[in-house]
Order: sequence, then C-alpha cells, then structure tokens
Amino acid sequence: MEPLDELSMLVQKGENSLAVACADKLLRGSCSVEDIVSAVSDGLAVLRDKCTVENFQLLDVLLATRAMVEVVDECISKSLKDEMDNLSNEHEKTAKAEPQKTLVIGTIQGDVHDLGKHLVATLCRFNNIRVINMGKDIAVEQFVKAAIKEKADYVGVSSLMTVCLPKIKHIKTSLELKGYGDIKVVGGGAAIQQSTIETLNIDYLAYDAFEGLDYFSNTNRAR
Ligand code: B12
Repeated sequence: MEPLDELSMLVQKGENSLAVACADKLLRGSCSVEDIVSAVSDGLAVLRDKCTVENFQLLDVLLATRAMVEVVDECISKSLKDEMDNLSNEHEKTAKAEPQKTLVIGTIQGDVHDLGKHLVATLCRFNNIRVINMGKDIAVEQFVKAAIKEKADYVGVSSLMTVCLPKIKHIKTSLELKGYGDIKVVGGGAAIQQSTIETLNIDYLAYDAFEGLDYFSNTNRAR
C-alpha cells in the first residue's frame, strides 16, 4: 500500500498513535503538509456512510476524529513551526514574527463539525495570521461582535451541515449594517462547497484549507 493511503487507512480506523507515527515519518521524508492534509481528509471522507441521520456509528467516527486531530496538532503544527524556525534570512524572520492580519473563524450555529476549521486555524497561525478561533455552533451576531472587537480582516465560517447554511448570509449583512462591510467573509466546509458565493452572501468560497490560506495571504481588507 502507498504510504499516504496507509495514513488515510490508519485515520479511518482510528489508530491515532500509528497515524501520528506514520504522518511524522512521511513529513520527515518527501511528503508535504498538503499531502498529509489530503490523506487525513480522505480518511474521514470515507466515513460518511457511518455518519448519517439514520446510521450513526459514533464511536468509529469519533476515533477517526481523534486520530486526525492528533496528526494536525502533533505533526502538522510541528512541521510548520520547524519551517518557521528554519527561516535562514533574518529579515524574513522579523517579517514573519508580526502578524499583519486577523482572522475570526468558527463553525456556524447548529453545526458541531470543527475539524476542517481547526485545520485552517492551524495553517493560518503558522502563516503569520492572528487567529481568533471562536469554536463551533457560533451565532451570526457572535461572529460579527468578535470581528468588530478584534479588528478582523476576515471572518472565516465553516459548515458541513446543509440545514445550517441559510444563517450564513446574515453575517455580511449584519457587518454592512454596522458599517463594517469591508471585513471579508470567507466560507469553507463540505456543505458550503455545494452552495454559491451569491446564495451565501460571502466574499470568497474556499474549496480547501490551502485555498483559504492563499486568499487570506493575497488579499487585503479595504480599510
Ligand atoms: C467527522 C464527522 C462528524 C463528527 C464531527 C467531529 C468534529 N469534531 O468535527 C461527529 C461524530 C460529531 C459528527 C456528527 C454529525 N454528523 Co458528521 N460527519 C463527519 C464526517 C465523517 C467527516 C467530516 C470531517 O471532519 N472531514 C475532514 C475535514 C478536514 O474536512 P472539511 O471539514 O471538509 O474541511 C476541509 C475543507 O472543507 C476546508 N474547510 C472547512 N471549513 C473551512 C472554513 C474556512 C473558512 C476555510 C477557508 C476552509 C474550510 O478545510 C479542510 C481541509 O481542506 C462527514 C463526512 C464527510 N465526508 O464530510 C460527516 C457529515 C458532515 N456529518 C453528517 C451528519 C448528518 C452528522 C449528524 C447530523 C449525524 C447524526 N446522526 O446526528 C451529526 C451532526 C450534529 C451537528 N449538529 O452538527 C453529514 C452532513 C450532511 C449534510 N450535508 O448536511 C456528513 C456529510 C456525512 C453524510 N452522511 O453525508 N460528524
């Protein structure tokens, strides 16, 4: 079996320690953080049939969830931190030290899926973005209040639950009504991917964590 397929399988089976050891080895070898994110995400994606309203095999899904979180926290974070520490150029180091942008991120109200959001938050933190992670089940007004208080450049909203999508469009409207329409709203997560920027009234729809990071890194809030 290919090593990345093995990692997917270990996550899927909830073998947390083995998954961490496998990811660690792959990251020391020729695999990138992108490869690892893709493999662990694939590992969870195959569990969709064990996570329906009718058939909910909670233990299997939670064990896989734990394995994924451990790979993110123990391997991906470490790899990104090492990358930062190894920057040879002093100028680059100084530039990296001061976050220039702030992201307020959370999962929309009614939805408890937070693995994707956790991944995005981790990647952004190690890429010079100040991250305020609100958690899951977050109401529109909580996003808006935090974004204004923290002088955010971006609100990142995640949703994997189709029924929760209608609330998302109110984030931008509420920001606009309060005079903060220049804060960009970015959506991500499997349910959001099935929708459109227009329907959700957001500025950008990211199909994965790296697309989100590119957007945060390459755009600016027009203050
Ligand atoms: C793990 C999981 C759970 C776990 C969640 C644990 C946790 N802490 O997150 C638990 C067991 C709690 C759970 C519960 C339920 N689940 Co569930 N779950 C899943 C599963 C198997 C994997 C999701 C996952 O984490 N994937 C891995 C991450 C990394 O992927 P991701 O979130 O898409 O994130 C990536 C990108 O989308 C992006 N991204 C995500 N968010 C954001 C945000 C921004 C700003 C950006 C830039 C990018 C970004 O970055 C990530 C990396 O690229 C999916 C199946 C699937 N294929 O998605 C079902 C799934 C999401 N669940 C589903 C359901 C139905 C439920 C339950 C209702 C089941 C039940 N019987 O109660 C409950 C929901 C309760 C609730 N109110 O929310 C359905 C949702 C269907 C729908 N479209 O509405 C799915 C799709 C399975 C299915 N049957 O089709 N679930």
